[in-house]
Amino acid sequence: MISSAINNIINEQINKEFYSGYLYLSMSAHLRELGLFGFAHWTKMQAKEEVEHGLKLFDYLIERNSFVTLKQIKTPEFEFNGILSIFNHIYEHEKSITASVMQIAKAAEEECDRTTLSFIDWFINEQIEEEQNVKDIIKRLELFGDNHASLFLMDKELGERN
Ligand code: OFO
Repeated sequence: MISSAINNIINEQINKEFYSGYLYLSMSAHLRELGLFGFAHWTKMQAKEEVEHGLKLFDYLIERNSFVTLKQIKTPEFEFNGILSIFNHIYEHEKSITASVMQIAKAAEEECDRTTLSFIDWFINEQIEEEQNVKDIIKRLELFGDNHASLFLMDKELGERN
């Protein structure tokens, strides 16, 4: 069994992962309304991944005979000022999730909880990958600006994510 401090922080993380899923899903609905079907698909796939992350943490608590406390998921909020603003918001959000995962690692380190430390490693690597993927999209969106042809091609490419 893990300590109650680690138990609590992981319960918080479950909520953050499901919130992330909500956030991506609401963005997906919005992007679909705008006709950006590929971007809508990409964010919907990301929402599914976030739910998987939440479940991974959920399963970890169960395996460690610890307590799962599901908290209320807040309403996702983001402002739409063009596609670039959405991805900037995603980038900031993912950075906050990375910081939160690092906090779990720090707490586990302080308690010499080696099992949680090795479990949370997967999330750290996942966050590095997610931040990089989003940054790459931002770079290209900044480069393309208002060029609709480039945006169309990018939309098509992101629609192929599986
Ligand atoms: Fe769960 O990786 Fe993003 O938030």
